[in-house]
Amino acid sequence: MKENWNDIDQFAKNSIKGAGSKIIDSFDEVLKIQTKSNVNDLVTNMDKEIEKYFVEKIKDRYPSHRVLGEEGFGDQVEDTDGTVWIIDPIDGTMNFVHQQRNFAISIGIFHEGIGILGYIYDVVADELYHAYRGHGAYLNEERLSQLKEVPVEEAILSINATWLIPNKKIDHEQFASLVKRVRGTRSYGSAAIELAYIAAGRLDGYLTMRLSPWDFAGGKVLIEEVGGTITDLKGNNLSLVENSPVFAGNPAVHSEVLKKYLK
Ligand code: 2AM
Ligand code: CA
Ligand code: CA
Ligand code: CA
Repeated sequence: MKENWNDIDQFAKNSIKGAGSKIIDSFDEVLKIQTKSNVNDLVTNMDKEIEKYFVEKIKDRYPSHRVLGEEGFGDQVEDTDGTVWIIDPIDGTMNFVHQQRNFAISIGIFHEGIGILGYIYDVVADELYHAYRGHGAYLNEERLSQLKEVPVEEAILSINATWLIPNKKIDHEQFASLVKRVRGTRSYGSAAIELAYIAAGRLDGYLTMRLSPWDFAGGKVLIEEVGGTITDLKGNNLSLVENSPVFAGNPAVHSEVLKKYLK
């Protein structure tokens, strides 16, 4: 089916801004907070309400599109046929609950497995990052430049301290030697914001051990549109229907770190 991408883009932007207003309005109300996989894995009534809002709007306007959302109100999506919206209604729920900032709405829209449109909306900062494959990436109205080469010594790397202490997933000493070499490290607690920052050149690398497709779908479209790289830790393409470790970055930083610290 032939899609009208400009129409979908406008609809997505309007829907995202509407969701942002709902979230801001919710700051005056008491949140219902529950836990998911462990005591620190939080979900609120707003995560669920916002996802339902998107699913209802999308199904009404584009009945043939499928939706893969973190909170499970969309479809059971196991392949990438047709047009699929991959949605994280609130990325950085812990920040949303504790800080009322540093969280984002993340949406990637894929057609036959190819990322066409990507959005990350930092609601409180009112920063909407958006990309349309082949037509550029933007932060609000401002076009983002192609990423320039950055040496690892001048890179700002986003990494959670969890991965620098002994853990089951990776060799933390290898990561510690990388942390010593870069200019600085940061950790924002929202995968979507970290990926948007890579696209904007505010960060040069982001390494994390466990993300789901809704965490990186929007970021993948944005990053690829500015010439950045996003893969798993071995340099392989990310699956849109499976969880994966993620390594995103400036292309020069990505290739050097992959070669020296990950392979
Ligand atoms: P979330 O807030 O949408 O759950 C925080 O470390 C980052 O990792 C957030 O982007 C968070 O997304 C994501 N994340 C993925 N899986 C997680 C989990 N099991 N527990 C907490 N955060 C998780
Ligand atoms: Ca979550
Ligand atoms: Ca998330
Ligand atoms: Ca979420």
